[in-house]
Amino acid sequence: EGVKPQEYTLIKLKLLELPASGVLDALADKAIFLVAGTLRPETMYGQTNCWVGPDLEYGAFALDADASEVVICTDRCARNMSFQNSSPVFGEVNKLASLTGADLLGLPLEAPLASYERVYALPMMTIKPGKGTGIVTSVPSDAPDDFQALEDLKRKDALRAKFGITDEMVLPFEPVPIIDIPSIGNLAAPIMCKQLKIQSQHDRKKLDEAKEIVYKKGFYEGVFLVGDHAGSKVEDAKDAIRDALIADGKAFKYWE
Ligand code: A2H
Repeated sequence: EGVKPQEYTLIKLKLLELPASGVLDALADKAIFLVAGTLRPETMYGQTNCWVGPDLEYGAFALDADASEVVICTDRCARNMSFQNSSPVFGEVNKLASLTGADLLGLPLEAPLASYERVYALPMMTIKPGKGTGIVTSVPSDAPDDFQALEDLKRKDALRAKFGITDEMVLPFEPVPIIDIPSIGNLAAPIMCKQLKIQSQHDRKKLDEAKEIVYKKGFYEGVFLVGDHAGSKVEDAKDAIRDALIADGKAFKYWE
């Protein structure tokens, strides 16, 4: 853990269907969201899917007093949130259901700002349960980990089959050019992953290298190709995009 708390933006991806397992059937009349922790809320235009850890344990938690809005994240995250104005009662967690990542795989979601009308919950093996919400939204244009995990699913039929993921949930979803980085190009993560010959989502050392380059250059050199701030530098418009998401009720801040 760092010395200073890290500020995340939690993005609300709306669940459009209930899990087949029935674990959330009692919440059928609620608006249910997977919440994804991100440091790059300004990249949400490029979402192609949402990552969950197939074996991770999650809960469904009430965000407001009448439980009309429900969020899915780890217990640990919900406990932290309860001390951060994201709970009806300070320090109190209202858990409505327990589930695992497997219950969520293949479910359609509405992702704020995404160009794809619906995206799917897909498996990522490298999600850390002790960080953020335990759910990660996928922006393969600008996040090497996301690009490589999506490539793994696209290339490996057996991997899709193992998790009940159909071709339609994966194959049509191409990285979206949302940011131009003059010294790399406008699909920085795919370009760097190919340049470094990254083989899979488990290629940790090279992925960290790619991530470092894309992250730094994206922030200092990047220019938006899409959205309300097209033509602006990432550095200049980042906070405005995050603040608009929050003002629209599509995201909120979280610290840990
Ligand atoms: B970022 P830091 Cl476009 N396990 O969001 C693994 N990874 C996680 C996670 C978890 N439990 N929770 C969050 N993350 C990811 C967008 C993004 C991200 C882009 C580019 C880079 C990037 C879209 N995915 O992160 O260890 C989330 O992915 C590179 C730093 O707290 C989150 O931001 O520094 C980032 O890791 C948080 O990582």
